[in-house]
Amino acid sequence: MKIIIINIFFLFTVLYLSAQDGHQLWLRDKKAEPVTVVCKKISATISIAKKELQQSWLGNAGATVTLSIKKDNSLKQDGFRLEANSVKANSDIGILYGVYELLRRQQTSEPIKNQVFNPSYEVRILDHWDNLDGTVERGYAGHSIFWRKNDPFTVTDLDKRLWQEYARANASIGLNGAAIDNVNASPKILSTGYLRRAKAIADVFRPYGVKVYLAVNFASPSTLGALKTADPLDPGVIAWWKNKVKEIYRLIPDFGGFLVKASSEGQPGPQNYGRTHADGANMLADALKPYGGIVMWRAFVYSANNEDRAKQAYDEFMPLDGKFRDNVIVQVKNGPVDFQPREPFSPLFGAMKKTSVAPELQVTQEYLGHSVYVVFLSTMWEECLKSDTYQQRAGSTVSRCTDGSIYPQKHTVIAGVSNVGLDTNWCGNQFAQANWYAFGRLAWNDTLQSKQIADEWIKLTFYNDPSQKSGEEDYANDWNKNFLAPVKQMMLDSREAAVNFMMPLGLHHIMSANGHYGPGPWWAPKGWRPDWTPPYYHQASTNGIGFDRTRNGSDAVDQYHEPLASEFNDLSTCPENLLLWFHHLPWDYKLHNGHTLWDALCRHYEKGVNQVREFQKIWDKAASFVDSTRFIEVQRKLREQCSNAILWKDACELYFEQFSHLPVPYDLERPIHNLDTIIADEFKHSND
Ligand code: GCW
Repeated sequence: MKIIIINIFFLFTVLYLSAQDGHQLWLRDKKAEPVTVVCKKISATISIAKKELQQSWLGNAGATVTLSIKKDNSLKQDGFRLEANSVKANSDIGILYGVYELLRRQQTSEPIKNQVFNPSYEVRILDHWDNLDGTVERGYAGHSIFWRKNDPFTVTDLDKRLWQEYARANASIGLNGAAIDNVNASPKILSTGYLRRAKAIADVFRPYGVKVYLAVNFASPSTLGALKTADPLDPGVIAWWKNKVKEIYRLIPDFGGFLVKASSEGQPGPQNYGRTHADGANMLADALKPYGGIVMWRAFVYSANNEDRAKQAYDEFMPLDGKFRDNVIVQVKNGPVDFQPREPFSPLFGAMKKTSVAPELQVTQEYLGHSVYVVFLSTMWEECLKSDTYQQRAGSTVSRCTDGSIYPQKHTVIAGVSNVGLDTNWCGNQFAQANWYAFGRLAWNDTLQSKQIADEWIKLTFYNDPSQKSGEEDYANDWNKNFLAPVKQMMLDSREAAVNFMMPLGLHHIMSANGHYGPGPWWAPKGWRPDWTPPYYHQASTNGIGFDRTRNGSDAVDQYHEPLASEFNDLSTCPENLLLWFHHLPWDYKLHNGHTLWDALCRHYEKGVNQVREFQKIWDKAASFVDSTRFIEVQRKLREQCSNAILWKDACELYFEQFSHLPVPYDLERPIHNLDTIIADEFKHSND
């Protein structure tokens, strides 16, 4: 009898476990207890809140939950007050956020006491680099969920279902905006067919509090419209944008605004007409102002002049501080170059004191192994958000400089470049979902710690209720010890592991030109822009390696506020993990631990590889806790990551060895690839 019960239990567990494919993200179906929900207000958002409670209630069976909308001055627009059996908010969407928080706490066994929750940023937005033909720039999870090449304007039930699932996922973590097309924007996005499709998307998003934003091409008045110019000071151009904005708001009354990549990487911008970024942004801001719309104007600008690329955004935008309208937000990537595995924070944070500045983070893993690597980006973002800029004395962290705590910004925004696509699991890798989740959680609360975020995500995504009441406690203990703890540690170590095997000690931008995936420190075709080639960044030669950004070099250090400028400038105080970002050093330079630079580099590479091997073991040991589909998917990804980590290690060791003229230290493992083969292979792919 006992055996039969155990077998039934086993069968049930296997069936339950095997039903998962990751599509439900952190919102998996639950065996809910009955609950009564009381709310005087009726609206689409409130209906969702009620349904979510009924579907997922894990509190006392038969409890009554009250949802009430009442003016409460301690609450911001989207904030809420939570108690075990009630949610209070100033708005319907506040209620929905409160409900998700309540349910998350029940599921993760966090306490629920009378507490107020307010978001750190007003606009918490995902930027989708989705092209209108359905491809996704730097997307590694299939085609766009918004656009497709064939039959582009028919809105199917399947489309609507996906958009609804996507909006629900965003709302559940507090995200309230989506820019639904690529910043390398096609002017066609502003034509009637695409605007109608954007309206259909906005209609599905609305009850979940997610607003639609559009990335626009600055030259649209001349490329889509029939004007001769797109000069932002031209009256015809101003009128064109005003009319366009009017047309958009007729279709989408709660339209959020524009996102603009201008005068950057070949995109048109105000500088084509001899105007400044402020002239361009303000013209659009004026058109949007009557409707409450905003302009997110990106500061990702650099040109092929002789100036250090890392300095250019600061040099171009600082003189414009105070010149932007209050509904313009300057959107700045976390680091001064481009989403590298490790960069110092951009010096623009905190320095622009009279302008709303938004951090832009990259959720899609362009430079961090695409959807192959397990890399939990939360630790990287936390590192940036918690960096002290010293702009208004100690404690002026990047987050406080951008979330309104220090400067009176009219609008506060945080943006994440999305990793979502049509793949069943949305993100290509089950663990990449954690980055979507973490971005939302940090956008809501920029003081959260990555270890808490990882803890929540693992519990929500992987914990399986044992299907029998007896043994529940044993199972939970076992799960905590043998699944939660090691997997959490893997996630928390994963970004540093990637830095170790790819670009340790402050190295950056040495990836292959072929899709930014594997190594490519050698890549420098004749005639190519130097700032698009790795040697520009690593500067390796027989006398050493690293980019000299000290006062003797490009002086990028002086874009930072003291004491940071001097700290970065001085070798004895420069953080070791940014050493080669700021300094060019000889191969035999001695680090604090006594290792030479060459030795240390090789040791980092090997450490990174070994960390990934450790992740493989952690995951393999976790097999009994995970359904087979998700288990196998991750196992395969980790195998691929490990082999790519070895490739990175070998390629960097063998390539830099040509300059250091030193052997890989003999206590370390030997390369298993040949440099010429790696290069030939990479060359083959770059010609694909
Ligand atoms: O990181 C680089 C990417 C480009 C991207 C650009 C940007 C959308 O390689 O693909 O273009 O940044 O942020 O605009």
